[in-house]
Amino acid sequence: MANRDFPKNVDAVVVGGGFAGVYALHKLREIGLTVRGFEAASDVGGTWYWNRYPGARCDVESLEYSFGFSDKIQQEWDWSHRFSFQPDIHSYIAHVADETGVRSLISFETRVLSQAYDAESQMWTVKTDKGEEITCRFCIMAAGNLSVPLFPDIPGLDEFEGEKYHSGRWPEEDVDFTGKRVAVFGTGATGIQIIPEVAKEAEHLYVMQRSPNFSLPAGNRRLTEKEVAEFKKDYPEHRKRARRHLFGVAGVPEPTRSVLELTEEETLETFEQLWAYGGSINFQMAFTDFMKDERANKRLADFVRSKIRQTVKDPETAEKLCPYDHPIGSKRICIDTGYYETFNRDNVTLVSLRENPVQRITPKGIVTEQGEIEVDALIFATGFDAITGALTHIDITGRDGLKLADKWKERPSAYLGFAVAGFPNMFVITGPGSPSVKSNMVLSIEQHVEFAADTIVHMQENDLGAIEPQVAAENEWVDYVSEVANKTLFVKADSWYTGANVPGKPRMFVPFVGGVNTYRLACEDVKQNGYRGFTTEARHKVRETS
Ligand code: NA7
Repeated sequence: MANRDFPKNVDAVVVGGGFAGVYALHKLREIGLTVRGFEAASDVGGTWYWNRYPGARCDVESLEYSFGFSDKIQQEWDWSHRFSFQPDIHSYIAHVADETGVRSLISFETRVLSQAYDAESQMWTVKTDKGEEITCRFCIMAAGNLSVPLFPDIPGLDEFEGEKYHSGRWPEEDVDFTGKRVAVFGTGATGIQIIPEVAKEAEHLYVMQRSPNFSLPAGNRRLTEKEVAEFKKDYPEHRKRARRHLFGVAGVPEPTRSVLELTEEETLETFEQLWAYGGSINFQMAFTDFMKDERANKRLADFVRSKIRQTVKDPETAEKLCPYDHPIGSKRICIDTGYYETFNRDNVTLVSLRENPVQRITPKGIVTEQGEIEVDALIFATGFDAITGALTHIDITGRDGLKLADKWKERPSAYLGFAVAGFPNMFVITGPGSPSVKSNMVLSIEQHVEFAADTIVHMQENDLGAIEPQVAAENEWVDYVSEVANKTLFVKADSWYTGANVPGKPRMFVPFVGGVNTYRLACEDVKQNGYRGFTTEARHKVRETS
C-alpha cells in the first residue's frame, strides 16, 4: 500500500515492526486507538528480520520465547526445535502480524528520522525518510535493543574489494561461501553461531578474536510431539509462572542453594549434567551465587575452561579460546552448536588480535602485525549500539527543545525503563533500566506494551492530555537499577550491557537485573498508586500525582 493511503493523524505511532511493534499495534488498536507503524525493513521481524546470518538461533527455549497474549496463537503455532532458528522465529512474527491484522498498519522500508513534541497541542510530529509528516498523541518506541549495527573502525575498510557482511544486516538472498577465504570479526554470541556454519563451507576461515567468550553447548534438538502437547496443555499456567520468574521463563526453576555448599565432586557431577542437557539459562539458574560471589563464579568458569581444553586438540589454540578477563555471565553467556570443535578443523585458523592486532584492511585482505591474510569475504559480528542506540539515532525532541540523545549522553535514564522525563506520552518498550535483554525478551515486551496500553486507558479515563515521569522519580529508579547491578558481578565486564563497546557512550550497567517479577511488581505498584512518580497534565494544567 502506498504511504499516501495512510492517515496523517493518528492516536499513536509505533516505531519498529519487530516483536514489540507488532504487539503494540495490535494492543493499542484493541483499546480503540488509531495507529500507524513504521519499519525500516521490508517485512516485520525486527532483530529476527535483520539477523538472518548462518546459524542464527535463539538462546531462550522456543515454547517460552513467544507471545502469551493469544491462546489461539500459542496453541496453533508449532515450534520444531528446542531453540528456534531465525527463519522459524521470523515466520512466527509474520504469522502473528497476519493473525492480528496489523501488517496493513505498517509503512515498510520507512525509517522515522525525527519526532518532536509540542507542549501546546500535546501532540508529537513524526517525520520519516519518505518525506511524510504524521501527528499523534502517543509515540511507542519499539525500535529494538540490538538494532544499530557497529562496524569496527579499521583503516582501509572501505578499500576492501571482496564481499562484506554485518551479522545484523544480513542480506535476504543466500550467501554462499563455498571455496572462499573468509574472515569473521567478533566472537560474541553472534560470531560463535556464525563460525561453525561458515567453516563448513569456506575454503578457509580466519576467526579474528579480540576477546574470547564463554560458550556452553546449546543441546538443541527437535521437540517431541509429546513434550509440545504437555507444555501446551498448561500454556496459560506456564505463562503465569514465567511472569513471576527471575528471568521470565517457566521451565527452569529458580535457584535455591549456593554452589559453595557442594563438594568439588558434587559440583563437577552437577555441571556435567547441565553441560549434557545444554542451554545457558539452566546453568545460570542452577545456583544462587554465580553472579554474586567470585568464588562461586570461578567454579563455573574453571569448569567451562576445562571443557574448552578437552575439546580443542591444539593446546595453544585452546588456551587462546579460554576467557580470563571477566566473570562468566557478566557478558552474555553464548550457546553454541560445535563452536569449540570447529577449531579442530584444518580449514580454520584462530587469529588472536590481542597478540597480533589488525593494522589495516587492504583491497585483498587484512594486515596484522604478522603479515597479510588474503580473504574473499569479511564478516563482521561486531555487535550493536545496544539498548539506547536505536533511539539516539532518531532526532527526538521533547519539551523545551530537549533532545533525547543529549539527555542520554550523561546517562541513559528512564523511569522504570519505560518513560523519560521531558518526553511526554512517549513509551519506550524494553527501555534502559528495565529487565529487557536480561530477561525473556518476548515476555518483557508484552509487559511493557500492556503497561503502555494501561497508561493510555488511565489517561482516557481521567481526561489527561500528557503524562511523563518526574525527574526525581526517574533519577531514583536509575540509581536503584545501578544499586542492584553493583551488588552483582554483572558490572565486572566491559560489555554492551554497560555501553563499553561504543566509544564515548556513558558507562553504567543499563538493564535491571533485579528480576522480572520484582520489576513487574514495581510497575504494578506505580499504577495502583495513581501513577506515582509521573506528572500528568490535563488541559495544560499541571498536577503532581505524588
Ligand atoms: P557482542 O556481544 O557485542 O560481540 C561483539 C564481538 O565483536 C566481540 O567479540 C567484540 O570483541 C568484537 N569486536 C568488536 N569490535 C571489534 C574490532 N574492532 N575488532 C575485532 N573484534 C571486535 O555482539 P553480538 O552480536 O555477538 O551479540 C549481541 C547480542 O545479540 C548477544 O549478546 C545476544 O543477546 C544477541 P570485544 O569483546 O569487544 O573485545
